[in-house]
Amino acid sequence: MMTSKEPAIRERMDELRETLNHHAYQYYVLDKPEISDQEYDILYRELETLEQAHPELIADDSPTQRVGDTIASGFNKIEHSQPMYSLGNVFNAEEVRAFVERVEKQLAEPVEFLCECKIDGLAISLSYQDGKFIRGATRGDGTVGEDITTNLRTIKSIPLKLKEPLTVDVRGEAYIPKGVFAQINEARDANGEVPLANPRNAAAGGLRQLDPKETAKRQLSVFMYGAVYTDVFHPESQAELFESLKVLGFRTNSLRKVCRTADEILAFIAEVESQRQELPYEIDGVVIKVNNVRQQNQLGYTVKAPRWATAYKFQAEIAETIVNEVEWTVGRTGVVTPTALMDPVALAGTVVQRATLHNVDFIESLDVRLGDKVHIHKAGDIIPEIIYVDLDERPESSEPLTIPKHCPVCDSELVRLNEEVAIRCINPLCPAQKVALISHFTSRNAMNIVGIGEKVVKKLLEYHLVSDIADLYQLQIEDFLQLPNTKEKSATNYYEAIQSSKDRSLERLLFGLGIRHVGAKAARLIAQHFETIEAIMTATPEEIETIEGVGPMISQSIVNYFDEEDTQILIQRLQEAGVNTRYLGIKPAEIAEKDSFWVDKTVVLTGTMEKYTRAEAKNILEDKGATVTSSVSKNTDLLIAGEAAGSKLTKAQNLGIEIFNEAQFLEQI
Ligand code: 1X8
Repeated sequence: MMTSKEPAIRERMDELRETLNHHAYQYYVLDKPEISDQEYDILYRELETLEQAHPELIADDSPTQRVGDTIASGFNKIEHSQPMYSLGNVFNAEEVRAFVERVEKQLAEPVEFLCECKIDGLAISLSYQDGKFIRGATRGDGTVGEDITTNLRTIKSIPLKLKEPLTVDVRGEAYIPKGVFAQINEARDANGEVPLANPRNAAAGGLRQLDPKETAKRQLSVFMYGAVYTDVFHPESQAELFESLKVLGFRTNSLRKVCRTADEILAFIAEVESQRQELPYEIDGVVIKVNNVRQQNQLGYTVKAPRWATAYKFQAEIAETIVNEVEWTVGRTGVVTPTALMDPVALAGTVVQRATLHNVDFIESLDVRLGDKVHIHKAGDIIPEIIYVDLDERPESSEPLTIPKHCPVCDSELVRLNEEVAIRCINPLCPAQKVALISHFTSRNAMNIVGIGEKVVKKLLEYHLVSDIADLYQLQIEDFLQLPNTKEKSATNYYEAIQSSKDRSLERLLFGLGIRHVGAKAARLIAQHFETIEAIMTATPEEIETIEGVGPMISQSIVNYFDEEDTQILIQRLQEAGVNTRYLGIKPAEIAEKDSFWVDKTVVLTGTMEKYTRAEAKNILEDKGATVTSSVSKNTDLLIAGEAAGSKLTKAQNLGIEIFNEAQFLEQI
């Protein structure tokens, strides 16, 4: 029965709904709340109470109606009114310029570009009829997506009702804010659940929940950036589209810019990249679109993507791949180390297919298995390493990795010395150790005998042409000609590479001997201090330890090594063959002088130089007062780029950082 109260109740409910939707819009779309959460809650509860008493008056756009019922069986398919295209990719400044040139050439008139952030989320399409949200879908294959309307309704930045009664399809990206993602994983961790891999997977998983309550928990948000144009909705430019989307009540990303040249685009990309870490959402690049819609139409589409837009992709710092195999290799000290062999994947500028697994403890704590999908990054920006195993994707039949009990090369039993994480082959005759020892001697940071790597060393051992490092200096061109597939030219090259290594400075020899605990840096400090191998051979541990940066473990190891009669014979044979055993580098007294040009400069080295290895150049610069870091950022003052410099050079160019080539570097030092 109608009571006289009802019109008043209906009015109050309408008013509450409008007020609440306004404040939700201020909070979730504009990020500009006008009232406190408590004030919002009081109004929300009043509406809820009224709706419970008068369910027939509940409106579809009521804020209480965002979380609907669980859907029983999967998602229905929806065909998009216009395909949801993917974008072409560009990866560096050169490709950006090529894109701009191609567009300008095709249009033969001035062109403006609108640059926007590429959100690392999930593409969605939202359909509105007369201003009401009626349907929302995933991208799917671009033509047909899945109906996820009930889940999308839980996203508070998606308006259930537009500010105008328009019929339109809009497109954008749903994502999980970084902060929410971190909270979700903390909670999962506390509950003993597996953490979610990354915000994009978490968003995708959230939108594919059958229970919208689960979607709501993920606190997704959206940025809208596109629309299907019609007779009643046809902005003239991408910039104007953004204004219209805002007016209709959609959330848009304000980090965008109109650019007129490739240089302006590159400057915007550099600006975005420098802010990337601080942004509250993940982005994986910058989308570059021709701004004018008439020009967009003139350029048109390929089968897959618009010709009027492209995505500049940042270089991935974390990549996903699959572990196929684990390789165990015996090092020069007999330590057996595991390496994961994976599907090749692009990672921070290189293609990676091997990642160190360090040791047995690392394997056990990660519990990585064959067939696992893993995330890898570059430790210290250089060494590929597995940081995460995606347990959701683990093959059912998988088993923990087996740790070898026998040496993969000589089959003798492996031992694990007390308190060491390493497993070792302690057979002194194990050929693997010889291969490792000799190829360490020839390696770049040691004697730098170019061309004689592990493969050649293996052959030399197999053909009994060498059995230790001193034997290398006895080899003649004819000896190399015995090796399979080795012609006069490479035989001569091998021979000459060995001959020219006779003049290397002492620190390279000392490092190349492969003494336990003596790395390149310790070798340099010790060589600088003692200057001749004889002085090192007769030094006491105490004398060695007076060097700053050299501790007792190193000094004892050196003394033990040179105490061996075998070592003394080896050194004598090297000297007799004409190998230099004196320090030829800069003397400590000379390098102590700081150089005002370098003091307080943050420098990055990339590419290869002729005169110095990267490690040597780093030492020189640090001695002169510079700080050498491994990755380019807005804090970098100078990039020194050798031959074949890659992504770091591009990034530095984009950021407008000063760049030296090898000649400029040499001149300055
Ligand atoms: C994908 C994306 C686009 C934008 C942002 N993030 C994305 N993931 C944008 O236009 N601002 S456009 C797009 C596509 O067309 N596939």
